[in-house]
Amino acid sequence: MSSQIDEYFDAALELVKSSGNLIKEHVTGCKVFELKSCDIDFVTEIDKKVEQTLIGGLSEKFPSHKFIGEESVADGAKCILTDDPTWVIDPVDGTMNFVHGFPHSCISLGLVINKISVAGIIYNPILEQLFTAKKGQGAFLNGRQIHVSQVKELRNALVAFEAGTSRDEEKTKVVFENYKQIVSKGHGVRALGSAALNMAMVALGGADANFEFGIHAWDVAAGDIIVREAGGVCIDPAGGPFDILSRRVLCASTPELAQEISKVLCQYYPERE
Ligand code: LIP
Repeated sequence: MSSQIDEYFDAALELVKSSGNLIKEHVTGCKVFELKSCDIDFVTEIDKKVEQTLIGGLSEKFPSHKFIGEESVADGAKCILTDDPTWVIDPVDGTMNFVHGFPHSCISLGLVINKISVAGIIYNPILEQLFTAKKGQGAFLNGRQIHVSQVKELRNALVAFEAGTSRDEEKTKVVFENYKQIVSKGHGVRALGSAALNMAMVALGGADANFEFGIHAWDVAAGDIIVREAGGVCIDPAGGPFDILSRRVLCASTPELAQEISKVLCQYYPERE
């Protein structure tokens, strides 16, 4: 299986790197965009072009593979995950950043087999940050192996989380409550505006944990394997096992930190994918 994953990964990496050039052309911000679910949920032509390039290239090489892409789902495709090799794609994660020219946007591409992520690529072409991982082979940033921090307690932890692109009142109340919890109990809060890059910061050991409610499978499929291959854990924010279709994620450097955070969080349960 691992030599097959190597073959799949190598093909995907070439396509991600070349698609990254489409993002690089708008380094000062892509000012033409459409609205999706609300007035702070954007999509640009580049999001669509990157996704089409990745799906086109991968389906040509691996015709039996399945795809879950953010913009294909937005256009009506079903978000169905089987045991088949499935590429789970966010073509531009951090689209709001991309529109503003805030240089933290990335292509997030996860390969999921038997409903578990086995390979992941998170590529920020603007800052030339390439996070990669394959099952059992470690996690890397630009080819250098990376590892999570060893922080075990919230009082010593830097925690990344996002408000998200939702104006939902109940969700906003939960976000503010959790902000208070983390600020009063931890070292601080960081938010890059990209779920995938927040998870990559945990894998890098720069942040010690990341959680978010309302994200999608395409935001976390790559980050899940990259964090785990960097020695971290990925669980449900209430403390149970991670469920890629639940639209909830909590990843951390250590199981102890993950469990402590799960106990202080105010929970929010979005509708599943
Ligand atoms: C974004 C996520 C981010 C979340 C935003 C948005 P997008 O993905 O990466 O963590 O807070 O609401 O979903 O829409 O830029 O691909």
